[in-house]
Amino acid sequence: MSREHPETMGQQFGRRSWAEPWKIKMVEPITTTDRQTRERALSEAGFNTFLLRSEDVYIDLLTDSGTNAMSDRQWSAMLLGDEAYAGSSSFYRFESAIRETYGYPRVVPTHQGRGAEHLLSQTVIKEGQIVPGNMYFTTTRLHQELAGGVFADVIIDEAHDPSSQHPFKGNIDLDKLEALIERHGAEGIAYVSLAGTVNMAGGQPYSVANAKALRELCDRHGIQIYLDATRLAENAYLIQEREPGYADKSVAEIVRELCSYTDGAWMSAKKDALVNIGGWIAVNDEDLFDSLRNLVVVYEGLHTYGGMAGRDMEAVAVGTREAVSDDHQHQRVMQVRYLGTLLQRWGVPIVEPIGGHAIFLDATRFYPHIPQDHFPAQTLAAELYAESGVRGMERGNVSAGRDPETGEHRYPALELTRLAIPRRVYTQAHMDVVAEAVKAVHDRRTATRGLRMVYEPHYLRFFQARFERREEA
Ligand code: P61
Repeated sequence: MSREHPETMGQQFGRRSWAEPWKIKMVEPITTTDRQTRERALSEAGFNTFLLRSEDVYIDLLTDSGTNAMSDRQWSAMLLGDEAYAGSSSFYRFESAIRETYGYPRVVPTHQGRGAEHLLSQTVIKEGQIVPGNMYFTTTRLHQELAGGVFADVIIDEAHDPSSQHPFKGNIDLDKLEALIERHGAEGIAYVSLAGTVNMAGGQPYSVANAKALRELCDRHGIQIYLDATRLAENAYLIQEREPGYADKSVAEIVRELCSYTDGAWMSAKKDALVNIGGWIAVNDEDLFDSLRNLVVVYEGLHTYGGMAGRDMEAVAVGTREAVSDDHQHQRVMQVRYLGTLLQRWGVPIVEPIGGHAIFLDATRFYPHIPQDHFPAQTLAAELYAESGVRGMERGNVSAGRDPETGEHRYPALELTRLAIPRRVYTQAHMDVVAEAVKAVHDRRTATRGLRMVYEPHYLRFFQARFERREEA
């Protein structure tokens, strides 16, 4: 770019610019900190970005979960929240939005995604059954294991290769699934755990063609499919963009079609649905619904609030409809891609193709000199924070945890640091600042050493583990 002729964002990429389909009505001040303050905060947090205080963070890309900006429609709906313990009218508005958007007739509210995962796992998994899925997610797999299940990864091999350009790296490998069915019999399989915009693979979508073929295979064996719809609208946008025959279908239509190939779904509403808290599980089958609706009163709350306040259900109802707007999804996915494209151009290794909700830095290629048990992705998250106050999250060896059988680290193929973009929260200028911060950490990568884990909790260790810097390589 020449200094005499500044270019707009669109021109830099040889196209017309896009802009956010909203304007800002309320702002939350954020402040930068100096390096000394960040170093102190980081060491107090045991080099774990989950243990930082948010006031010490400048741009917070820890997660896109519950960190979204709500619309004026959502805020005004919240004032209509009906806080009745039983039969809240907010629940019925929530239920209608989910029925209409996803197509399942029977809806059980939960406080967030893992509440739904708990109910589903306890209800449908029998001790020792296999739960095949398109890559693990931390909370999903833990609930499956706590219910006696054994998770089996049946995602296509390309998903484990950060450089593979496969457009649908979230697809299920039907041969892998069929081999599992042969080995364990259909009765040995609890259900297929299918996720949209596969989080741990880098925000990668699965295709309609794969969903149809999966349905056909499961029908032949009488196996149910339950869908993690947490980021399904983003998956639908990527289908609209790249699957033949879907360019003229709306995100809303594609979401409905994807759901039609499954028996039910659960959701952390904290993502696609543009709220700060909430979740649900929705199914077709009446008996299963009865069981879920019974169990919800044990763990979450009555079946007409499931751990949410009435006002939370109002916000989910409105946000669910906003989430499937084509304009919204276009801006959302393109903002993520803008950040990723800058990094790609500067030679920073990231997971490709760029996914729906986050940029995933490939810590294995970023720090080839740091062995996986010195936690390169944890190191990268810590270094980025120290450099700039930008907070990301480890998605590698620490997140994968230990094998319950052997007690060894699982050593996942993907060792990633995630920069998740909250929806409707940050601007293009924030993305530029983040990109430059990552570049600065990349520029001095060879001098960086790894970490040693000094405290390791039993469950979901990445949330609370503590580390120290290693002096030597
Ligand atoms: C996230 F570090 N995700 O991505 P809950 N399914 C899927 C999720 O992405 C998800 C849940 C179910 C989070 C929050 C989080 O290891 C972690 O509403 C695809 O968070 O209970 C959550 O939904 C669970 C961060 C969760 C983590 C687990 O940032």
